[in-house]
Amino acid sequence: FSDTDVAVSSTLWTIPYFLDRFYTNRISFRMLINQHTLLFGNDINPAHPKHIGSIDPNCSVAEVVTDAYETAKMVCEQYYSAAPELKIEEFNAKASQKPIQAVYVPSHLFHMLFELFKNAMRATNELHECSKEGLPLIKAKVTLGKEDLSVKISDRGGGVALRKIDRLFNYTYSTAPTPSLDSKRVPLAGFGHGLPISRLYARYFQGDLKLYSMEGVGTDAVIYLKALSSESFERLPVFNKSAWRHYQEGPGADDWSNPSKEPRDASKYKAKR
Ligand code: W6P
Repeated sequence: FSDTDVAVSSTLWTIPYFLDRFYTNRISFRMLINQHTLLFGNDINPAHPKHIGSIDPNCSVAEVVTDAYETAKMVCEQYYSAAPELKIEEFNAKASQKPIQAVYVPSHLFHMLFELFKNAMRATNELHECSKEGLPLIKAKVTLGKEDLSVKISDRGGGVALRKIDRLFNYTYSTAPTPSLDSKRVPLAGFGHGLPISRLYARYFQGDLKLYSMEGVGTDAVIYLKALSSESFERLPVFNKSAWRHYQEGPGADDWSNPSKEPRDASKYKAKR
């Protein structure tokens, strides 16, 4: 593009807008390449003979939850002396005695859950490291309704103030120290792209990822998936006039009064971490 034609806006809004669309494209392309190589390759995956490429038509959500928890626990135990226990509950509102399954890409679900467990474990350890009662457990609840299949991960890690919740989905914000790249150990937390990318994975098949926190207590993170595979079609960015305008002008100024994001005397409220 010639810079006489368009002055691409480089406001703070352009970066997350671009990265959301860029990473969604990446998720989509990798899925397509994976499906192609798995489906047109001659041998079936001996570990998962029933999978269709990377899709598991009978993906047991609770199994992926356990798997992601165990993996996060191993990483957590390298950094802290302990990891909180897990309690899984299932509630099938459609068919109460049946285990909850979805047509889904287990690797995507694993990615999201692993991220949420690492966050929950870090918060739990940071708050309770010195306490004698041990770590409060992490609860997972898998539910199935007519429309949504939801997975809630609840921690008692002290929560995050509402004012600071949006920051957790910010690409340029990480609460963790910048990990060293030459370290042999897998970092527990990295550059702060984990949560926004996890949310893109959830949204990619028409779901979502939300955080509900109560400051001083703990955080509930919920992954919403579509219960019906017919509803979980790909969500992709399009490049239309609206997208073009976004790059040129940004989303515009705030149109509500008192746009200050910080309390008037921010220093009084600054948290220790
Ligand atoms: C926290 C912050 C967070 C983010 C994502 C998932 C769980 C948690 N817990 O304290």
